[in-house]
Amino acid sequence: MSATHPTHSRFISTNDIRTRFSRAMSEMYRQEVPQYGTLIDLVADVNAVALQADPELRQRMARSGELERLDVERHGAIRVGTAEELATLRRLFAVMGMEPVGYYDLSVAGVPVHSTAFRPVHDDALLANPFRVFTSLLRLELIADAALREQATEILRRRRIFTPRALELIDQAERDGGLDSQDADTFVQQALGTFRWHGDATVDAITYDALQKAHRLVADVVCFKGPHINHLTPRTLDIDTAQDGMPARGMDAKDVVEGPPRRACPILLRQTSFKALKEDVRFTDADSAGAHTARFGEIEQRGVALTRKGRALYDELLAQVRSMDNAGSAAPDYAQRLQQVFTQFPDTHEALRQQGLAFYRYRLTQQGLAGAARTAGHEDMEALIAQGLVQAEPITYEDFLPVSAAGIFQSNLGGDEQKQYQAHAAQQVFEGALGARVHDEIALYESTQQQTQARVREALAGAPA
Ligand code: OOG
Ligand code: NI
Repeated sequence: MSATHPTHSRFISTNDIRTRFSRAMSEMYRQEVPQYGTLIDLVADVNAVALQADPELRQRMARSGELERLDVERHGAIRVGTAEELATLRRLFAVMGMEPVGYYDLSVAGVPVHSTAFRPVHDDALLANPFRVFTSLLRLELIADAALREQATEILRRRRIFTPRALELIDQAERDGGLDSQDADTFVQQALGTFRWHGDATVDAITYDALQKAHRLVADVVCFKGPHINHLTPRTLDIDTAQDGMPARGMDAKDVVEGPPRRACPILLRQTSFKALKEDVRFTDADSAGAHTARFGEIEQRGVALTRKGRALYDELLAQVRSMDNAGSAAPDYAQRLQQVFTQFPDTHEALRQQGLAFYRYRLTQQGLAGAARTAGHEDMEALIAQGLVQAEPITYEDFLPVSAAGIFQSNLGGDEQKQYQAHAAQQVFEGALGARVHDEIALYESTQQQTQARVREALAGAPA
């Protein structure tokens, strides 16, 4: 920022604002959901053991800068009801250097929302703090009952989820190009208010029940004052051990880990969660109280980002496992079948790279730096790697997976009902509501990989003969 606005050095960086915000959010959630604190402790213990047991992993994470970010790394999730809410969230997250990345259609999986993830997109910003918020927009058009749909629309039209001061500070940041430290603190406090849990519903018990029957998610979005943060997820380096450790610490873990199976070279994202908490709710009719399940805990393990080709193979293999005997991920032998089918996915970094399945960051080794002159003009990365002159590090997947997300939604909404909706991805409608295009996540990884390759080539070309 200081490079482009040299006269505005009073502003703090968007990275700092994001870090203050994610820290404040984590503190708030720890108080609202005490089990979240227990989960953070569990993950810290598991990560410490994993790093100790695998010095190579530790070294690689230290080299890439990810070791330092590990303890602060979180993602959260929220759900909103209107285009205006979504568009304002986009502006709010932009103040913290977070941009919409990816489009996820969850209607296919029986959840009436479509989503994006707000996150930093530049390498240095990701390393500073990769805080992400998975953000879903309710698709009211998927409520079949016209009268109920009308009523939900009207309730949402009346609510205001942002404080006036937060809106002023967003305007100010857009106008001036940033916020100073004091305004940033005020902004963080005001923004936090939007994501707080409110036990007071905005509707009476009958309305809540009707919306709940349409879909539990509809009630969760429509009946409250704001889009309460529904989980905050730390990153673990060994999700199976963390999952096994959950019951002993009083967490009711979901049965299967979503995503790819355990592998020597982790790919994409594996996730598991513990069930939503039942929370007391007061409805607007004076003496009626009830319970609502909204918030839960989740952990995730991140692996290398896949190219379009790699992602197509992942999707194909996952579909194979899930279509077997129609049993889906509920079948008792799901984990074994997953493991079995995924033997078709190469599991060494050499193979992943050489077959163009995953993304890597390239750099000269010490030997490469010393011997640059000898190899000038050499273009083939694999040959340079074979000679020990270049090193390739996996690029971490920073995004989400729609099938996994649907599984997380389903397991935490409570109730067993399965709704069916017509599959219709509507990215343009979503972007219309958002007021911006979403980044193509694969294009982002691709350009990171290309930049690192270009730097290696430049270093070789520029070396004195
Ligand atoms: C979001 C569920 C998706 C993930 O990690 O895939 C998600 C929600 O329940 O609102 O957070
Ligand atoms: Ni999540």
